Amino acid sequence: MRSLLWLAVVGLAVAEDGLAAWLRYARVPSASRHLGKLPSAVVTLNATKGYPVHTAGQELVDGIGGLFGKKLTVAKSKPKGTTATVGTVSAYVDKNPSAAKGLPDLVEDGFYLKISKGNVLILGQNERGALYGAFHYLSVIAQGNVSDFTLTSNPDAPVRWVNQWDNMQDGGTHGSVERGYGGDSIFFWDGHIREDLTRAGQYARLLASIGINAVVANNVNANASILTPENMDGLARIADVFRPYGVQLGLSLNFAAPQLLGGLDTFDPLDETVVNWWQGIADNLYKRIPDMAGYLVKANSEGQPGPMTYNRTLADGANLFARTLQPHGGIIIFRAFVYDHRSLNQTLDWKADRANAAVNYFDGLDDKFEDNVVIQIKYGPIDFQVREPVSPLFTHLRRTGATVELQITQEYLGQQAHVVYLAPMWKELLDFDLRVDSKPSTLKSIVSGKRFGQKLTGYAGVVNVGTNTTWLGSHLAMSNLYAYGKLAWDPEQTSTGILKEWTTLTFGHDKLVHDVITKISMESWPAYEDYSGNLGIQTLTDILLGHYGPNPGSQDGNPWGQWTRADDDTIGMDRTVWNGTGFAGQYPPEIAAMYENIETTPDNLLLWFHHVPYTQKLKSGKTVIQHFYDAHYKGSATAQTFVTLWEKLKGRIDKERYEHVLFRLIYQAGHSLVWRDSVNQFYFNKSGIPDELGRVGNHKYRIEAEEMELKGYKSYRVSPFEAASGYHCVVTETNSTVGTATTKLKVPSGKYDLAVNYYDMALGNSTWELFVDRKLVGKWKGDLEYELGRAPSPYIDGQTAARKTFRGVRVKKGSELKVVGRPDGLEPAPIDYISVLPEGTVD
Ligand code: GCV
Repeated sequence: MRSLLWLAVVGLAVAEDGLAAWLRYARVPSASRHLGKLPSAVVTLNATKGYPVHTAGQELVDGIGGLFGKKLTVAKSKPKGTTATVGTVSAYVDKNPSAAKGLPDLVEDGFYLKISKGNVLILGQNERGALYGAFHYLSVIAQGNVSDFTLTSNPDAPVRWVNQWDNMQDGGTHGSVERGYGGDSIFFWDGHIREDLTRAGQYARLLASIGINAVVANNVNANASILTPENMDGLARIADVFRPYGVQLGLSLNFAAPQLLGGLDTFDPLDETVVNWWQGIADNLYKRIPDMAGYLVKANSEGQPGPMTYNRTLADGANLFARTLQPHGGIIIFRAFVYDHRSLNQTLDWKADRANAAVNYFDGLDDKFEDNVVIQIKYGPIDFQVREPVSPLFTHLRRTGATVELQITQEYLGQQAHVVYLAPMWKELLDFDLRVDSKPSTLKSIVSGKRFGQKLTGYAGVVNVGTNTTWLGSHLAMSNLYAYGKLAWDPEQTSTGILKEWTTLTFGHDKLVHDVITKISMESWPAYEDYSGNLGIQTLTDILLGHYGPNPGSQDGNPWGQWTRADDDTIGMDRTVWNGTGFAGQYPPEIAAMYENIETTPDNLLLWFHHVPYTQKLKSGKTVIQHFYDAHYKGSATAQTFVTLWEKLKGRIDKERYEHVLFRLIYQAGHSLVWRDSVNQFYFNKSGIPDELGRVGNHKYRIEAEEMELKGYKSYRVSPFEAASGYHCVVTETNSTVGTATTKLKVPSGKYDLAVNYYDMALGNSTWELFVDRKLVGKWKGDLEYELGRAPSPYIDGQTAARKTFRGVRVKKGSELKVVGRPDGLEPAPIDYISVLPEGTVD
């Protein structure tokens, strides 16, 4: 059995399909040089199979075996030679009472490491801490640092949770995993808990290695049926595969479950029958899972039921659960994401503002919550946008602890089809000083509990991994999960430092690999912000559909409240106190004053706080509109460089991951141009103000498909108009007949890059062929819905717009260029335009 496990570890490293993520334990360079500085045996103190200290022993054996090819033995007591001793502080002190004095103070989950001449001592404050220590030691040596050191490491905050938004069933809210782009749920299928929970166990292992201590497995838009006795048994099986890694299970609840599942005629939190029903649920869950972490509840938000249905407060709702959990030691995390998406009206009320909701709803409740209640607050007041100010609610809760909710799944940030390294954004948020009572009050000091002294505080990360072997659907996106865990443990770590560690563990030690991944990653968030939404206007995506492609017009005119208030002359939300929604006034005075005044509001949040003319001058001296145009050109130009940078790594990393990443970067480069042109076209059309550099609306290399000679294709007006160059594309005349679009090229003879912009809808797999003078240049299929996990769309729009480029194609003046489109299913092989680009030009 051991040798099978051994092969499994080595096998994972060889397959490089992403499953092993940063725990590949791939051989370090010059491994044999270090053998003498490594332990020869592992001693686990008081280890019980299925618990973290035992796991730590296994990981040390597998890790040192994989990294250095050194086979360790596991011993119960001290053998001869160098040893790695791992256990809890108390188990160690029991055996060596005299050692107690020399040991540092550890908080819950903390660990102590002492490495000296091949002897390794790993002690945890608890079993979980011991496992964290073992993972830390393995990470250090995997990075090639096999030298003596001593380290005491304590987490910055006790709550370091992951929220999965997994539905019980495929076809639930947004498929199997809501806003998940890495395949189906690893936990649930067909209304039940999966029989095979292997992936759930592997997930717990990854999470433990970055210090995550609990996972809420089901969607916050919760299905009450998770609480049937059969499903509770299934949940206990999930807890069983988590337990060896010290990861506790948490559960999202549906507030109306007493009625939906329990058959009561009410779910009023103050009704005695309701209270008793929930107590029964808690007792039944804890009978099966004595170490369950607790609950997560989304109430009175986006159609979810909650206490306000009965005119009760959010505190009444949270306390209902808190009291039922108290006998079992569980905690309840209650989300602050409470708002009314039905009646906000932007036309009737200038002061209406979704951003105001959280503070308004929680106002006056700070001292009303039970001690085991934590309030989970999204980093910004709206919803995971590319840039938001820190939510002011963090400054209003001084007695009740808060967690900051970050989103690893890139819902509004490219859905893992665009690379966006998020640590720099999170760092900016965590370092932001909210100046409560005019004293230093960084967000990180609030969520560590240091600023206000609460005990239960920390981090929640929405991490929608799925059955895809890459977990998130993209190898590079995994740096976000790694960074989340690392920052939740220690927010002082740097974005580049974390990235360096992750890159070594994931891709090895090659300097060029590091340089390329660092450059791409560190430029990725600024680039995405540049081409998706500038100056605090939010990610200008389609907010009514998949939250993916560009659709600035969708932000306004609906009650979702993600408004831009753009008209022909002006744009931005006036959130000032003197003239606007009053949101700025929710911050402590120093910050409120900064945002109230247009002069002191940073440019990157200007349109979040102020409604201004497009001609408003920024601090940079540019106008708002020219900034929009320039930023969209700049960001999309940066995205093109990601492809050429990555191509330098050919042969330097395994083919499997090289190709996987390359495919996505090429796609991103094309889609960034879709973003650029859609957003620029939209605001040019609205404002009528031309681009000073004459780029917007002028595409000299472009041949519009609707202007080509069409046979079997017809012109189609796209909606929203800006999602097509010239507002039109072509579609086949029927769903079963072929279309051709032909033109004679007027360019001088030479080599060109030919780029075809087309639409890949999730309705079929059309085929396109590109010919020059009847010679096939290339052929492709409209199957991105299988290749990319991003939200599928049945429409011809900014979500489905894509580009296929053929580089270095020889053409003559007068050559015939032809595209043949074969529709499939309901997808009519749509084409927007073809660019004939002198080599190296992008447009
Ligand atoms: C789980 C946004 C997302 C929803 C999500 C919600 C939430 O609105 O689009 O998919 O629902 O946030 O955080 O509850």
